[in-house]
Amino acid sequence: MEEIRRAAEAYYENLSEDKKSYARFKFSEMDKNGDGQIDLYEYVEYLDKDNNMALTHPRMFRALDKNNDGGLDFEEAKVLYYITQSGRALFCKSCNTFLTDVYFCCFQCFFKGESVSTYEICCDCYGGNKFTHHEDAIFRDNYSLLSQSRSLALAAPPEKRRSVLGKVEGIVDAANTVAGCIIM
Ligand SMILES: [Ca+2]
Ligand SMILES: [Ca+2]
Ligand SMILES: [Zn+2]
Ligand SMILES: [Zn+2]
Repeated sequence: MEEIRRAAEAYYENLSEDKKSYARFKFSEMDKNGDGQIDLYEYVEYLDKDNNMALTHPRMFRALDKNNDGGLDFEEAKVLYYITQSGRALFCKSCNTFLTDVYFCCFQCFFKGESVSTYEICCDCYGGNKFTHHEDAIFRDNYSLLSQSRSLALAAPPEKRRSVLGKVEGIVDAANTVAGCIIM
């Protein structure tokens, strides 16, 4: 969780003033009783409205509550904001834990296209072989997947490259829009 916290902090620092105010506004919307903390009740109630089942889990709330005082202050809530805005709300397809830092992703499913959903699992499930997926699956961690995406995009012929990059941009835009609508 520490790594994603640092990412969230960096992400927030680079937001425009407008977006920062928006994050503040979303926080105050969640904080119904206005005490500056989002308690579990406020958290679940807010996320339930958007049918965001995975994030609603109390385990997720506890993970966000860094100092363990039963409430999320604005600093802690930044992580939630980041997770939803960046489309980083990923959960292990095998044990359903939130994928905080490094995780493994099926290479084939990742590049197969929109008809196939991606398949990502936590290090424990991958290392302990605690998952079922198609036999020939090749797994890559999220970092190597990123650099391989670059190689694939660059390996495409120039006229195709634009469409590959366009698609990537489209995906990023869509993820941002969707996340913006769903929560915060
Ligand atoms: Ca509150
Ligand atoms: Ca707290
Ligand atoms: Zn797992
Ligand atoms: Zn797969």
